[in-house]
Amino acid sequence: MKGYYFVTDSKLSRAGNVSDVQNAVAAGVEVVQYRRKDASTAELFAEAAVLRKLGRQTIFLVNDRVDIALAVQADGVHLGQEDLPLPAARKLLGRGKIIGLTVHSFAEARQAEVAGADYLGVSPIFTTQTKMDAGQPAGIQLIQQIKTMVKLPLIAIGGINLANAPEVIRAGADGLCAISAVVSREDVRLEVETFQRLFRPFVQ
Ligand code: TZP
Ligand code: MG
Repeated sequence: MKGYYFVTDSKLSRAGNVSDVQNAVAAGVEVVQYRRKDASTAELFAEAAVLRKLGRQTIFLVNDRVDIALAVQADGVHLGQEDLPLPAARKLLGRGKIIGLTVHSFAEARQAEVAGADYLGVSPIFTTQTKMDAGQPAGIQLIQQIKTMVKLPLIAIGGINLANAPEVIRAGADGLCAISAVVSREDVRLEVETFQRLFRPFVQ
C-alpha cells in the first residue's frame, strides 16, 4: 500500500462521492475508502454498491461497517479503536480481506500488528477540523516511532496538506490521506495527482 489513500467525505465534497471517487480512480489511487457517518444503512449499502464498481483495479474499503463491506463484496474495512474488534471482524471477513486499523500510539500499533491488521492508519498527525473527536495531534514523531518496530504499511491522516505532506512522507509514511485538502477543492483529480507526485523519488 503506497501513495495517496483516498477517503470520501460527502459533507466536504463539492461534486459528491461518486464524482470524487471517479476522479480519485482516474488519478490512479491504489485505495478508496468509503467513509460516511450521516446515512442510513440502506443508503450506505446503495452508495457503497455504486462506488465499489467504479475502480476495478482499485482496493475498495468500507469505513466502520463490516456488514456493508461484506454486502457489496468490498476488499475490506477500515476500523477504529471503538469499532468491531479486529478478531471479530476477521472472523466475519476471513483471511482474504483487508483490515486496516486506526492507531493513536505506539502501543496501539504493536497491538494492532499482533492482532493481525493488514495496515495501520496513524492518526491524527496534525490538528484537523474534519473529525472532531480525532484526539490530540501526534506529530510526525509517531510515524517515525511506529516505523522502527512495526512492519505494516502506515497511512498517515489528520490535518495533512500539500505543505506538510513531504515531512510526513520523509518520516516514513507509506501513504497518506488529506480529506479537506482534496475533496473540498474544485479539481479533485488534480489535487490527488499532486499528492501522488510527492511519492515519486527525488521530488522532495
Ligand atoms: N481520521 C482521523 S483524522 C480524520 C479521520 C477520518 C480526518 C482527516 O481529515 P483532514 O481534512 O485531512 O484533516
Ligand atoms: Mg470507525
